[in-house]
Amino acid sequence: MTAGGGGGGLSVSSAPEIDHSKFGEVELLPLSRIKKISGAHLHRSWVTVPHVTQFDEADITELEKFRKSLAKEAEKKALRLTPLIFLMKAVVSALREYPDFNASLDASGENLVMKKYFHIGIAVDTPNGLVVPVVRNVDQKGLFELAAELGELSLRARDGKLSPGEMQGGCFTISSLGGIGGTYFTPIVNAPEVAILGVSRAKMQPVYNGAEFEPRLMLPLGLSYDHRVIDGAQAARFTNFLSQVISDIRRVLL
Ligand code: CAO
Repeated sequence: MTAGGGGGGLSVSSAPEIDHSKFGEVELLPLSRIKKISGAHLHRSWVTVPHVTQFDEADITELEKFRKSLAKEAEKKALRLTPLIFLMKAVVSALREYPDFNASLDASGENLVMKKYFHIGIAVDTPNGLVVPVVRNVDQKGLFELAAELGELSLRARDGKLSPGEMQGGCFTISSLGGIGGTYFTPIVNAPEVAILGVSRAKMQPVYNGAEFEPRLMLPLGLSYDHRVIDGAQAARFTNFLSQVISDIRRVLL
């Protein structure tokens, strides 16, 4: 079996052609160029990568205090320090702790290519569809530097001005719908990466501390992974570790 997974031998009958205009008024709109390209890539990942999604949640009450304490400084630099910037650093800590998540299967499907660098792809919603620019060497950058880079990349992504090279070479992707809403979702692995983190909107929740319920800001996480490379236990350990780091962001320094 090949890893990159050409889907060899996979055969499904084609969907019947339906004339929707028989049922009411319709209009034909061509898919955008981005949707055609990303659609083919997503479809290939969906059918060739055996997906499982592990859910978890992280207590970001302290992180939010820290983030707010930096807000003025960020504003002076004309930067937006969103929770996503902190998550990028926390993900690097988890990738260091669990290097199998920072790997790809080679073409034979018999070896793992272990990456010694930390390039994180960020899913960006644009008017023409989804693109995933890659922020390089996240381990070597500070929060403000990451905020500046992500701000600049997502602006250019929305203007359709990213070069193909800026969307290549990622190790792990984060897809954040936290600015929009929803509880949990199951992202599709951005192959040849082996895992992707889906982040949803944080919500204040009553959390039992052993004596009483306390209001805590909880962040929902969904980690989809390639089950050929990652076992369920490893995935649960990864999200557990990640949520500990996010809950006490000082841990990225360890
Ligand atoms: N919980 C609560 N609030 C959150 C949050 C979360 N998890 N994540 C972001 N927010 C807040 C931000 O702090 C910001 O608030 P302020 O305006 O008060 O500062 C607001 O929501 C909007 O954030 P944002 O979405 O503009 O910024 P971001 O850094 O979180 O994300 C980007 C940047 C480019 C990733 C995002 O704009 C985007 O395109 N997201 C969509 C990605 C997507 O489509 N994924 C689906 C792919 S399918 O797999």
